[in-house]
Amino acid sequence: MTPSFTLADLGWASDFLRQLDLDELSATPCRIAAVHRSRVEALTAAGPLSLTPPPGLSTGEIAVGDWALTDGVRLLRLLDRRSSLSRRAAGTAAARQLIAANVDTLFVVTSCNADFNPARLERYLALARAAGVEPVILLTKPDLAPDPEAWRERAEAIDRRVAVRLIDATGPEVRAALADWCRPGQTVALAGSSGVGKTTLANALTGAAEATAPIREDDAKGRHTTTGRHLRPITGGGWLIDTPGMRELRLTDAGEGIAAVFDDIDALARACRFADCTHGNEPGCAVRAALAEGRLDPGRLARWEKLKREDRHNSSTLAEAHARDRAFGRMVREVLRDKNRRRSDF
Ligand SMILES: Nc1nc2c(ncn2[C@@H]2O[C@H](COP(=O)(O)OP(=O)(O)OP(=O)(O)O)[C@@H](O)[C@H]2O)c(=O)[nH]1
Ligand SMILES: [Mg+2]
Ligand SMILES: [Zn+2]
Repeated sequence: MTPSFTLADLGWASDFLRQLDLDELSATPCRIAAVHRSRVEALTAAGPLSLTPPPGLSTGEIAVGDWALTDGVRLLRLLDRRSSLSRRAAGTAAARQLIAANVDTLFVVTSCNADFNPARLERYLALARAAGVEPVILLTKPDLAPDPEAWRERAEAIDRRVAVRLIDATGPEVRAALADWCRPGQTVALAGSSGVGKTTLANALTGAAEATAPIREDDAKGRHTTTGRHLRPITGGGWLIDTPGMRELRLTDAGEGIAAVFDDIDALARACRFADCTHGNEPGCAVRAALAEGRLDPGRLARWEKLKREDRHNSSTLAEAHARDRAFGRMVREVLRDKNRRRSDF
């Protein structure tokens, strides 16, 4: 049985509708539920579809959670995203890898044990902020910790604006505890290191039956290449984008996100005498003054500097890769022009 969803259930909203031209009003809006090598699975108000992307659009540019228009066979075009989660692709290529689109909430999952790591949490919060997604910290395994409230306090101290929930992922209260973020039309994703309980939470939210993906690729070659990311309905409303393998999270162009998470240090840095202060030996450095007066935790400053360095490095290698791509494109066009010229010389 295929459950049916209204557009509103699927997360359709006026800011997507507004993007449609008059002649597109007859096209069918669809939400991408899975991305394969050559096809995508999409959900419409009339049920699921398997679609081919239009020429010029590779499936690598489509993310689970994207909104698109379809004629029922082809994906016609992607609509602008409200938010998109991406990371620097693994390996040496400095390409950006899309993880998910139109996510409302990122559940940043860690446990009440040695997995808890402020630097990693800050990194996830910066990533969420840069993506335009609201982060929520979930602390699992409170049932195994002698003093779970102490962990909650440590998590709340990282960023007072971020909601923190202690949650036994193996218990019966998961959906109730997360109901605020799991209403019809809302989309959540889970991030966190291995073993913190992401799969356990996902199963509790979606019901164990959904452990087998509801939509499967069926392409002619019988090849099943999936990214392992799916849009899964949450029991009682909302959507979960399953994102395994977010362990090696690196930031790309997340400068704004970092500034939001470390807004205390950012404000200090703006008060330095020199706009390009490196907070080294310059006179009038507000950051070093705060450090000397004990108003700034040196560990937090070190983590801020490390994240900034990482972001600068990733962003610059990405810019270099784009420049290489452009240079290559130019070369190809010149070769083609040359060929055409010689042909017309005959
Ligand atoms: N007691 C207790 N056990 C938990 C809790 N959350 C997760 N576990 C257990 O921790 C183990 C790992 O949980 P998973 O859900 O597989 O962790 P994961 O985050 O999906 O890990 P990866 O898939 O490797 O990234 C399982 O045995 C869970 O039953 C919790 O809140 N309390
Ligand atoms: Mg898992
Ligand atoms: Zn300074």
